[in-house]
Amino acid sequence: MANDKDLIYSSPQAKVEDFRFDARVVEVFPDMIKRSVPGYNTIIETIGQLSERYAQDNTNIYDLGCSLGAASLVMRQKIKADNCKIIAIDNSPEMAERCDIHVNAFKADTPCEVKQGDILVEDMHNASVIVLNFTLQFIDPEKRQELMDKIAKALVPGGIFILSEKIYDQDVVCKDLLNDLHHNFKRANGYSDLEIAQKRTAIENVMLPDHLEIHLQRLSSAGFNHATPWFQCFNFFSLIAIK
Ligand code: GEK
Repeated sequence: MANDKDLIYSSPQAKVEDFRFDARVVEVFPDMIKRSVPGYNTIIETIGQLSERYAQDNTNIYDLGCSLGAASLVMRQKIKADNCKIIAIDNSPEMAERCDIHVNAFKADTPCEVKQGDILVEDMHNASVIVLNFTLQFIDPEKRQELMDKIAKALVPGGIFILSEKIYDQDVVCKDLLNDLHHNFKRANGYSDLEIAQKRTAIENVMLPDHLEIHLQRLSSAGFNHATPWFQCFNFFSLIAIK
């Protein structure tokens, strides 16, 4: 079970390499995401609630960039619709392998297939729920609209898309304040200034956030008529879009 404390950036590194979702990250991932993402548990619980409400009989449920499958697990526990299948996809082999063990350790009526693959190329169809929980920020910005179009097309009428991301505010004063509040959150969760600074260096070329309006514009271009943020804490938000 991956449940170690995240100490990856706790000692000074001569050169901070770009962040990768490798075996070292897999071991500490649950601790890392809970101590770094404000509202993570609330978002996971709400994904469970929304999947219970929106999953339709005989459809697929997608968890895109599933990591260790926290969203898939809660959806397996909550979905009551008949003959649904969860498909959890991650392009990191280490994540996908551990996710399969994690999610399928739990017995439930809804099966979960874990695939190692790129969400930009994997097939998606007949979906009533699609989750993209903090994954879009790692996708090439040039390909993000294409992915929103693919998601909108894969959903059946009445299906729901849940998108969570780190965002930045377009107003520089607000942007700096939200960044500071997030750093305080990480400090309060035991990360040192050195850890925060080294992680920032590791992630800055890999994770590229957008501002809220861009997300809403992409969803509108993809054909979603109903979309709204339902959660925000500092510079982290989650949004729902219904087809
Ligand atoms: C959670 N959703 O705990 N195809 C598939 N997977 C990808 C791709 C891609 N092109 N790019 C990145 N990933 C999870 C948390 S983490 C967010 C998601 C974070 C995967 C990557 O390997 C990683 O596992 C995940 O997206 C992002 O609810 O760590 O901030």
